[in-house]
Amino acid sequence: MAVIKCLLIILLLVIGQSVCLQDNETVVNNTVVENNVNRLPKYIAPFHYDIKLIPHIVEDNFTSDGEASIDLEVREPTNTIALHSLELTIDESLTRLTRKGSDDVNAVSNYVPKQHEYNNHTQILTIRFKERLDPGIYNLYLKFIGVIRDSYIRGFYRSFYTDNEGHKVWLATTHFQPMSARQAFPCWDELAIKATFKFSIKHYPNYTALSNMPSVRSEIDPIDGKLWTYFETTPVMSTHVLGFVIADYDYVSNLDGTIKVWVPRHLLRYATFPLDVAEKATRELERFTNSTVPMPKMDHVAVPHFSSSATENWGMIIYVQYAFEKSPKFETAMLVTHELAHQWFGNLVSPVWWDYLWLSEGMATYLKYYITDKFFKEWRLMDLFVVQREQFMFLVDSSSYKPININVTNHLDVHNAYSYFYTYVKAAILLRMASHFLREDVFRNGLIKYLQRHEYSNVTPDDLWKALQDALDESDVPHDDFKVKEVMDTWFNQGAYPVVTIDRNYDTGEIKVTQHKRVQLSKDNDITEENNTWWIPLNYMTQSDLNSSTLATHWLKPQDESITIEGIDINDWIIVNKQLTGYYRVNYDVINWRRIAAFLNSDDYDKIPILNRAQIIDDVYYMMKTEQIDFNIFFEVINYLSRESDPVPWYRVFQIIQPLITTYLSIPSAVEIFKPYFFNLTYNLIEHIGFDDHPDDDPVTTEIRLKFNKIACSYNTHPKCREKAITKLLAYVEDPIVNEISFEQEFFFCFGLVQANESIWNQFLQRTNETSTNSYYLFPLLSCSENLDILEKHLNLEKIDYNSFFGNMLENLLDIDMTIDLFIKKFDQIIADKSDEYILHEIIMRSIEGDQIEKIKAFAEQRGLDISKHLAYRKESLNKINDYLSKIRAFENNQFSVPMHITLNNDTSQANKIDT
Ligand SMILES: *[C@@H]1O[C@H](CO)[C@@H](O)[C@H](O)[C@H]1NC(C)=O
Ligand SMILES: *[C@@H]1O[C@H](CO)[C@@H](O)[C@H](O)[C@H]1NC(C)=O
Ligand SMILES: *[C@@H]1O[C@H](CO)[C@@H](O)[C@H](O)[C@H]1NC(C)=O
Ligand SMILES: *[C@@H]1O[C@H](CO)[C@@H](O)[C@H](O)[C@H]1NC(C)=O
Ligand SMILES: *[C@@H]1O[C@H](CO)[C@@H](O)[C@H](O)[C@H]1NC(C)=O
Ligand SMILES: *[C@@H]1O[C@H](CO)[C@@H](O)[C@H](O)[C@H]1NC(C)=O
Ligand SMILES: CC(=O)N[C@H]1CO[C@H](CO)[C@@H](O)[C@@H]1O
Ligand SMILES: [Zn+2]
Repeated sequence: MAVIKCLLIILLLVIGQSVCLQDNETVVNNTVVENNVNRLPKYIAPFHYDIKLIPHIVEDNFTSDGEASIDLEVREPTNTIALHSLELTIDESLTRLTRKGSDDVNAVSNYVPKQHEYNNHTQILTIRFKERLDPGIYNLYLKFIGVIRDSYIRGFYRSFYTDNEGHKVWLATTHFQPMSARQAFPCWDELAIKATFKFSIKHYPNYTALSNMPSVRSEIDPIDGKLWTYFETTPVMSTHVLGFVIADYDYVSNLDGTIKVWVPRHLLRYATFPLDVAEKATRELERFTNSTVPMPKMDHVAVPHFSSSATENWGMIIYVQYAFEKSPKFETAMLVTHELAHQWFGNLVSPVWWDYLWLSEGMATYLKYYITDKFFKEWRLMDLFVVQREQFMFLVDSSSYKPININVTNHLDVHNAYSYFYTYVKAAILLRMASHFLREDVFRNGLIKYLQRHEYSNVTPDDLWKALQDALDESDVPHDDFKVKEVMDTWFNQGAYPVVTIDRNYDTGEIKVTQHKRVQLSKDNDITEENNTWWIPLNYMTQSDLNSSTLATHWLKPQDESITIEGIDINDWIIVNKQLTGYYRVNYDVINWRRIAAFLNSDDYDKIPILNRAQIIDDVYYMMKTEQIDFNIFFEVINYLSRESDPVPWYRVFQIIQPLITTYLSIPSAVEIFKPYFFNLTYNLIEHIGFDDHPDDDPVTTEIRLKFNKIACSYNTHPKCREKAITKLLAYVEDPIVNEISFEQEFFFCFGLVQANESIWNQFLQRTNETSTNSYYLFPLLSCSENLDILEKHLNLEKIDYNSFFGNMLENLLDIDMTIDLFIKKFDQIIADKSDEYILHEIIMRSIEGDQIEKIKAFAEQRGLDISKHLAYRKESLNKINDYLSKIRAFENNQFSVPMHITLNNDTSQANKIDT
């Protein structure tokens, strides 16, 4: 259902908000989240923990007995000790505080608490003493019972897998990030309160206990026959990257046993690829950071239930099992690299507080592309980064004002600090930008300094900027006109991004560069402006100078009204922001745009670097949408795509031309024109990448092929797609295990089924019911038919979801007339299910032809339905479409100039205005 709404928003057209974001910043509505994160007083500093745990991984019990012995320093006189604790039952009678005499180490003073006070909301346990505690070194002992929580929850929790014999096998794991260590044992659970930790865990001997450090020894307890595993003491570290797993797993290992990948025994085959990546990524990261992994060993553990894709516990990374079993290889590889990068960025050096979480997440995100790219070159991950992340981030950032540095005060803020787009992606984009204007080697030297200076400690962005500045000062990169901190603060402390405008005077040769406040695309199409300005690194290439340096040749400063670039040949074109290393868009004067378009439409088009081709497409589209340039320029640029066989520039194109396609190809009278246009535009691309997947394809190629196939099948632009769909379907019916297809490729089944007769349908249903793991395919596919009898039969099935049935019919653009007929026929059932409003709305929005809407109006009248609201919405949408179509038509009449691989139908007379 979400999908069809997206399509309709897109149909609402190009000038509107066609961003269809998945909201990954889900707001947690728990009451706790609005509470302030109460900070622990600073006058107590723990420095070593000795934690003993006896987890009972037994159904009907799932508790954990624990003891904590914590060495701490009292820095100012006090009579209270406050620390975090959650869901722990403390045996108060056994709590004790001891102090070793400062002169005579044998003189020990004991303190018995007067009171334990627990605050439910702050999760803080305050222990009060009668006596004043003078500054000095103390030991706090606590005995407690905790719970091993249910699956998927953070903290200390249980999970299970089903082995080959069908037995449920329990295991226990942790997920402490961001603030759940306190649920496993009492502790000072804040990022910057670092200490050393020594764990001992008792468990059944048929399980293995893993933790951050290697086990130093193990020993059977003669009383109950269970095994104690004792771990080495950790380096100085934060609580949120501690962890342990108790499971009966198997592993694969590198030669010297320092890297192991742990999985349930029957899944061992999935462990070899992550191991290979872990070895390669470790080697590259060690080279990059000029240091060794700061831990004696690194375990990579897959657990069945995990509420994120992975967590970077120091020395023991935990992944969701799915990431090894099912994810595409390039994603698994980048995930492993990301978590390994954290071993330095995040664990060795950590942000002081959640305000700057990007110092670990943004860095790990940048490095997962940059480092993985070094050993899987063929995947073109840095290109993927730009077209998949940077260009998408422009969309996100067009409708938001969020800065990356934030002030975190309550639990909701902590949650928001994990904002995927800002903390991870945008920060990574800006780090890439810095790596180019500083030059990669200088950037790296700065990071090495940063790690050396702040190891085992905490940092703010200023510490990073300082290290980069020092590396810059020592380098031969010209740097008199900017300061790293000053530049980067403008990008991290304010939201959005700038648009740089290039205005050329073709008489004087002068080129004027200004930064324009980004133009916002708001929901109602208002174009609003903001007052932000940035420090913008500029570089450029021209037709006669295609040099590839990405250092900044000019800086556009926040206070500059404009700057000028000189010495460019008047007859050249200029393209600013090489390789899209600067996080900004560029607009040009009309003549320069036209020259770029003409060059792209020539045989020399590939002299413009691939990422700039991608940039030009995305920028020209944005300028057109925000009415900063003429529609025709957009079309002139887009037409070059008929030459483009490299999938990288196509990445955004499918998102951009989706509205055109959806509009044009769903209007029967426009199909004749647009189908050949689309066929010709994609001809070279498809010649190059083909319809079928190959194991060695890079991720962009795979994704572009998938997107292309979806369009080709939906609109039947390329008959080969539906041929392929029926082949895949028949193969599946033959052997559903061997020929299983992934969720992303499910649409092939749909378009195979559209062509299927009743007998194939029955075989398909039978196969899918037999192989229960595939049954999730079933429901969305039931509407994939253009045979009324089959559709009706499916609608009579029990538990049918009308909304998704009709939603899918419309999304897959199966026959609209048939959808209307079916809706009318089944209306009584639908209304009984209360699904009528939604479906009616969707159908009305899709009923573009006059006789379709008349049929619905007549039906509504007959049944006394008020559809005026839907009609008004449809009218508004169609007005926009008409407006758009008229623009396209004006252009198409004289300039649809794609090189023809098949003849374009010149008869536009049918493509008349749509009836609203
Ligand atoms: C959100 O709040 C609703 C109503 O108070 C509650 O039913 C639901 O479980 C909450 N969801 C979460 C994730 O806490
Ligand atoms: C859980 O098992 C342990 C060990 O057998 C036992 O000491 C403890 O009392 C049990 N807890 C519960 C709640 O049954
Ligand atoms: C607070 O404590 C009470 C009593 O122990 C408990 O019932 C309740 O669930 C707790 N509330 C929260 C939010 O943990
Ligand atoms: C481990 O041993 C315990 C006690 O003998 C037994 O209950 C449990 O089923 C065993 N677990 C596995 C995974 O073998
Ligand atoms: C890497 O470390 C070695 C040895 O400590 C040192 O000599 C070298 O200069 C370092 N390289 C960089 C780029 O920091
Ligand atoms: C955070 O607080 C500082 C100091 O009060 C303020 O200058 C800054 O604008 C705040 N940032 C945000 C994102 O609210
Ligand atoms: C950009 C991104 O990370 N999107 C993710 C948002 O969350 C959904 C569902 O959890 C994922 O499928 C997307 O990949
Ligand atoms: Zn991370």
